[in-house]
Parts: sequence; structure tokens; C-alpha cells
Amino acid sequence: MLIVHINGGSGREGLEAEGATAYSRKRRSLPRPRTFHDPNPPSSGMSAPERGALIVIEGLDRAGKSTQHGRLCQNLESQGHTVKRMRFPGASPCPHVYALTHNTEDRTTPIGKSIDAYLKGESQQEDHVIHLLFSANRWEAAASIRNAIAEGTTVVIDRYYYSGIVYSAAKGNPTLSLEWARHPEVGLPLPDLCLFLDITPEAAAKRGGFGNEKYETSAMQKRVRELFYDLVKLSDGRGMRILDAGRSIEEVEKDVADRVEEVIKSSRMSQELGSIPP
Ligand code: T5A
Repeated sequence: MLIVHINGGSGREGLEAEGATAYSRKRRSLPRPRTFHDPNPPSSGMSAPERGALIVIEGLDRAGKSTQHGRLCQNLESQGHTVKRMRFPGASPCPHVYALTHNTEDRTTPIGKSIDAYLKGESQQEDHVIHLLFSANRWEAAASIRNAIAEGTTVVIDRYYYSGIVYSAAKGNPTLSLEWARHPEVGLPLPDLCLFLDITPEAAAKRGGFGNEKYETSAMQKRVRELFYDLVKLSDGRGMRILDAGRSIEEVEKDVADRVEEVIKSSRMSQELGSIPP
């Protein structure tokens, strides 16, 4: 099993995740961005209708996910793409970035509120129960993701089921393995690309605000990072790219933009959005 490491815009990729390069091998020309108000929609002749892409940004706490999520969405919009911004868990605040954005998912569902209280230490939950709540929080949004994609909207999500699996499994509960944690996620919309912003727990801890929530301890973050790497070895690793998030915001932004462009140009966009396989 091989892993992708993307370095500083050099284009050099040390190793590759199994299947990950399939997206970039079969390219086609960049589809014309489509909006709901497009006066000249693509012809419905031979080619399949264009759909939006499903892009996920993942990583440890404080890896810079929200920063890159905001920048990516703005970049895509400036290129004419219609973008839906989402994040999971749906009820946690991200004021420094989200105050400036729009079209985020509703964070006031009862499930989202329960998760928020748990993460802030205001309530206790049994490990399996909180895991299933995180998953239910994604299932609440599954139909809206599929609908948006089908309408040609690109959906960009800050954390998704990858976090769901690894954070629960990282607790070390003997009856909550990576495999067990994955089951409730089967059938959710399958991302076209997952960008894992990789950073050491030590570097993440130096960034502002670390340590405020339940999982922000160095032992937990270390285990989470190991499990993210384990995920790459499963079928989930096929759409996953690992980016060095220890660099400047601008350097990471460039890599993110390049990887996303690759996927949007790829033949994958002419196929239906998939589902997370068993
Ligand atoms: N969780 C989540 C589960 O257990 N199960 C699940 O199913 C899901 C979905 C909350 C917790 O929930 C867990 C995982 C989490 O522990 P969250 O609200 O997304 O998840 O929490 P965080 O990951 O901690 O989100 P943050 O917003 O705090 O971190 P980000 O988004 O990774 O980082 P960001 O962009 O806010 O940046 C953090 C700081 O670093 C700076 C920023 O300016 C900011 O100050 N920064 C950089 N500094 C230097 N260089 C760079 N390249 C930088 N990029 C950002």
C-alpha cells in the first residue's frame, strides 16, 4: 500500500494511494462551470449531464481545515462554480472563518446540538452512542448533498466520515474498532476527493485555540493521525490525498486548488456520484 505525499507545489509526489491516480490519468477538458441561471446549459446529447463534485477536507484538530475550506470555496466561486459549503459535526461553531461565509449547513438540529454539548464537555455519551450520533448527523444531510451534486453544485465539506471513523476508533474502546465504526457510514455519498491536511500533533498544538475541546490532547491526536494513515490502506483511501499542512497557508491553498482542479477535470465527473461501499 502506498501513500500520497504532496510537497510544496513542486508537483513531486513521493508515493501514491492505491487507485488515487486513476482520477488524473483520464482527463478531459475543464467542464464549463454551471449555475442555476446559466442561459446556455450544456446540450443533453450524447454526453452525460455534468454534476457537481464532492470534495472533503480532513485532518487533525487545528490542521487548517476551516481556513482551506473557506479559501477553496471562494476560489471555486470566483471561477464560476456554484458551491455548497458544509461541515461536520453540524453544530460546532467556527466563528473566525464562517462569519465570513454563507450557505453553510444548518447547525441547529437536535443531533448537532447533542454533539456540540458532548465536545464541549457539557454532557457525557457512551462511546458507541456518540459515534452513531456523529453518523446520524451526516445521514441527516445525505439527501441534500446528493441533490446539490445532481444540480451541478460542487459540495465542499469540512470533515466527513473519515473523521467519524478515526476519532471514535482512536478512543481505544475494544468493541469500537475502525471496522465497526465504518458500518453506519456505508451508503453515504462517496467523496470524489478527500484532502487530508497532515500535520504533526506538536505543530497543530502551537496554533491558536488548541486544547479547548474533548479530543484536543496530544495522545488522542497522535492516535488519530495513525488511524488516518490506516484508512488510506482501506477502500476509503482511493479518493484520499495527503497534503503537508505544516507549510504556509498560501502553499497549502495552492496544492488544494491543484488537486481539486484535477478531479473536476477528470472523467469521474461524467460518472454518477458513488456511495460509500461496504
Ligand atoms: N469529530 C468530528 C468526531 O469525533 N467525529 C466526527 O464524525 C466528526 C465529523 C470537532 C471535533 O469533532 C470530532 C473531531 C474534532 O475533534 P471541528 O469543530 O472541526 O471538529 O474541530 P477542529 O478540527 O478543531 O476545527 P478547527 O476549526 O479548530 O481546526 P481547523 O479547521 O483544522 O483549523 P483552522 O483553519 O480553524 O486553523 C486553526 C488555526 O491555525 C491557523 C488559523 O489561522 C487558526 O488560527 N492556521 C495556520 N497557521 C499557520 N500555518 C497554516 N498553514 C495555518 N492554517 C491555519
